[in-house]
Amino acid sequence: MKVAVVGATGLVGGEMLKVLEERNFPVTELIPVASERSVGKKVTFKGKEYTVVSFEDAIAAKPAIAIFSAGGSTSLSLAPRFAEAGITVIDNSSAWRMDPTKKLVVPEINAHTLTTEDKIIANPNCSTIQMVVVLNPLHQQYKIRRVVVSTYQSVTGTGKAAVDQLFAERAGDTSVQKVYPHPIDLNVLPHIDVFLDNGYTKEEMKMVNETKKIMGDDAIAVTATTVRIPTVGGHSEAVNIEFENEFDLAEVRAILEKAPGVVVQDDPKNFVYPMPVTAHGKDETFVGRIRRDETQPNTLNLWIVADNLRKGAATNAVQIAEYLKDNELV
Ligand code: A2P
Ligand code: 11C
Repeated sequence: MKVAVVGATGLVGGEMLKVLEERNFPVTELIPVASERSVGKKVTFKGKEYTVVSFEDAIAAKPAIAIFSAGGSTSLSLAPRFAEAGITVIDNSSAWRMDPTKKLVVPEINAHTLTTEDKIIANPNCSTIQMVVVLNPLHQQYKIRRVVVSTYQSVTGTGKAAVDQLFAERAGDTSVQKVYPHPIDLNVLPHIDVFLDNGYTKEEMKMVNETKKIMGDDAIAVTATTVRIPTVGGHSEAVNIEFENEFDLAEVRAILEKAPGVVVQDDPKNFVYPMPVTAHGKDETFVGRIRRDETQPNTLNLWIVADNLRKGAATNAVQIAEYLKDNELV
């Protein structure tokens, strides 16, 4: 299958290439695309060098699938051009996620809704994906009423320039271009993406709105505080979940142990719990610190960690591609 990766020179794009290779997706020809300034550069895939081409050349090559991770404005302008040429777009940006005519897909939850009609498929935000793979099986069993989430997010979520800012600050280099309005090393920023009129950030509202759309239930109340911390391995989340129905803690654990894509790491006596350093480079979502909220009935506390460039972006997009291929939808 011919596959284009739009944004192939970026942080997520690079991870897309790695994940396509590792999961042995049957790529017969890779078509890497980036901005005009990168055309002619090389990227490596399965030990072979490929030349970055323009989006026009990529459309002319007629790939079956184009995986986009080149920012929202690029997706808004280019995804329809690929789709009109009959190419199925899996888009990692926020551009199409809340468009009611587009599906927002986490394969473990709602890939079964995809059809051949879906030419632009949206990949959710990283902090949403890792939360819903854990929430969904619990919602099926106990019906979630309300979620309160606080995140601890990796600088890799911002892109290459942010990783450079963190390590430059650590090395005492003040010449580097700053992508955050404050230092990030030895600091914590309660600020991800832009602030909106309601006082929340766009990242926080993505967690609210995308969760309802993916889980297909507008009644789930979500409130979020999203925070950037000086780490690179993945995003962490403290999640408080109030259910409509009673739960049994052993049963919760058993449900999560069986949940697709979820790994339980919960042995606090032996200091076993999910962390970004151990989730880094992995495709699964890790959950631990599973305990009852003793301050009100039917309420649970969890700690969730995943590599935001993997399950939060590249892995989820490649899993959508796998589903399309396996079900002959492309
Ligand atoms: P380029 O490297 O040429 O700028 P990151 O989020 O890590 O900064 O990566 C963004 C990715 O999106 C890069 O691969 C970047 O290419 C790509 N990109 C940015 N603008 C465009 C565009 N107009 N068309 C195609 N790719 C783009
Ligand atoms: C972050 N979640 O960690 C963001 C990155 O909507 O796809 C991804 C933004 C998005 O900064």
